[in-house]
Amino acid sequence: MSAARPTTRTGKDSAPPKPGRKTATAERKADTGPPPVGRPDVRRRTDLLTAMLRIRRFEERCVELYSAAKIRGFVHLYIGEEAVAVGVNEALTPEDAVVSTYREHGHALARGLTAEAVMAEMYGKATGCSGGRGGSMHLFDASRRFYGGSAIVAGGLPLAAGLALADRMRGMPRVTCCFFGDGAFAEGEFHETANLAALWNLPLLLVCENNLYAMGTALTREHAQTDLAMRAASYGMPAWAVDGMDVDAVEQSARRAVEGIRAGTGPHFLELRTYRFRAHSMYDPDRYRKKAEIEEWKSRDPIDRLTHLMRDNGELDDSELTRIEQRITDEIDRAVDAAEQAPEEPVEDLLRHVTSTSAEEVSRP
Ligand SMILES: Cc1ncc(C[n+]2csc(CCOP(=O)(O)OP(=O)(O)O)c2C)c(N)n1
Repeated sequence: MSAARPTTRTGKDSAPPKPGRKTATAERKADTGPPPVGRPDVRRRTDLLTAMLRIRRFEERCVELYSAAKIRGFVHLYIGEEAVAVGVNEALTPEDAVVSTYREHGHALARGLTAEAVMAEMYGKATGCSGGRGGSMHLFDASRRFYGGSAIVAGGLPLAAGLALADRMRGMPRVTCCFFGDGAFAEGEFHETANLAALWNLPLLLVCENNLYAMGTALTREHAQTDLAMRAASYGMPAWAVDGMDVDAVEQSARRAVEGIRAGTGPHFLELRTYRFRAHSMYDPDRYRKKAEIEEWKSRDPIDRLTHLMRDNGELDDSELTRIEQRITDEIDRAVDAAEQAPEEPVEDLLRHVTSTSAEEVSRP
């Protein structure tokens, strides 16, 4: 396992404290070391493997359904990045909030949305988690505090800061976790959010999925300084770069960050170094990446990695793996069947949720 490493801190630590404001940076000092690297037990590793496989198989089925024109619109696959969603989610409780991106199937499934609700949403059916109105990019489930994906790059960041602020104002010991990409790091919304979150000591976990590309733009063409964790640390928050292909490392780092946040030390930033094995979206011919680069990253597949580790430790054999795969296949089969049978939203409901004269009406199920 490759452990996360601490980032270089900036000179802000040595700046005199501002009068009247909590000197969060001083308190945060203890939090800047690398997270402890612990070994989860066999059961835990099996759960992590199952969760990652579930996301992978779900999306592979989506590719088939997309080719069969059952699913339409934009679809952004998470294949290759599963360790990030699964590892981070392990550190969160159901009371915490999650804000996602348009590449969000993995976040939603890891968060506990059922394959049935997500698949129905992919089909645009009324039984989908967003009532069939959102599709792939706008999965949402307030009951699980999953505040959705968004087509707007970096659009989730201010929303996440708002959720974190609201929880803190209500005195609730919750964490808001926001996933976003390296492309979002280049947006003003990231920098405004990071600044305010640090200034206001918000209970916010910023999870940057650095997969080296923002659509067809390589990180090195977009960022003058590509050490994103170091840049995030300059806002005065603990920030670590982590191997995002290693689910153990992701989980341990996320746990350490969440512990720090719950202890009141303000926002934390994780840069998860990961890679998407597929194109940006179903429409992308993917001509900007070299095959050798893709293959190199595939050799670090987080699912293969954990499978091999467990096999080497004698924790997993063929029959157990077959059982896990079968359970997942059955679940996805049931989800597809249910989505096929599910009703469309009736035409007379077309204007529901579009305009309202009262908040009550909007929140009506
Ligand atoms: C504000 C905004 N600008 C541009 C776009 C077009 N766009 C869609 S995805 C994308 C790349 C974002 O990359 P990144 O944040 O790294 O996420 P990834 O797709 O790698 O997960 C861009 C520029 C958009 N959707 N929203």
